[in-house]
Amino acid sequence: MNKLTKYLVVSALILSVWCLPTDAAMKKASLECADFGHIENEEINGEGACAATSMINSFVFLEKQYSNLFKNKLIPDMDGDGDHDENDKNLARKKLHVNIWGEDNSGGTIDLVWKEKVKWFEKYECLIDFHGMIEEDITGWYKTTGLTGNTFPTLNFLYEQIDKKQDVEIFVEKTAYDHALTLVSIEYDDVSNTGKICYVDSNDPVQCKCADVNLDGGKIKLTSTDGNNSTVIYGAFAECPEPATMGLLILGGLGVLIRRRRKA
Ligand SMILES: [Ca+2]
Ligand SMILES: [Ca+2]
Repeated sequence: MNKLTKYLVVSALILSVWCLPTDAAMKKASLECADFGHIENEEINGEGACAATSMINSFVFLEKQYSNLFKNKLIPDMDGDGDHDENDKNLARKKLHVNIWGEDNSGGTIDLVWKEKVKWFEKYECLIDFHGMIEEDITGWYKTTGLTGNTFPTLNFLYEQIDKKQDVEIFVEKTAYDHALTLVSIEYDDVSNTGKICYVDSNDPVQCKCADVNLDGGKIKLTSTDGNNSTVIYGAFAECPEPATMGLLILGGLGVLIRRRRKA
């Protein structure tokens, strides 16, 4: 075979592998449960702090996943004793909770959950890609680029965020946004729209829990044997560093490597 024939044969092989029919119906994305925070929900000023707790449990994951950007930053040394331990997570959670609820406990609405989460990242000099879907009118909400209102989160949305290694908080039961969970994994059949999600539930956070999911009138319904039985997902908020930031990080890393090589 001459070079051109070889090239064509190899290209054809690559293309044929590329185009092989796969089990397109199954979508699966998962993160490591152990990489997330596992602090427990508690009452702060008489209000449950599940929203703030679910975020702090996400921030533990982000600090680990994007350590160049966030290590010891999303949850800083809150008590100033020089280490980063559970007490710092609890204090960061309390601060976030009070930001959401206000000193007089008058807040706690879902738009404030979104706002305070976005604001938590604003002190860091990196671009964050915020995403969300929520069954709420988001008119007047804080910085809504990437947030879609008046819609229930879709299975594909949850899948895409986890696949991109974003953290995702999901909100279940609309009455008062009864509970927030930290999503860890999702697998579902995109033809039957049934599958399974796993998450950290701050009410019982030691192990990750899982629930079956299916679509019920366009809403994701959870069915599990724990306290989240038969609830509907009304909202999902996610974020991760923007690709531009990641590109800069990679370039920065290369720069360091080149400098090191030159010194050697
Ligand atoms: Ca500390
Ligand atoms: Ca300490």
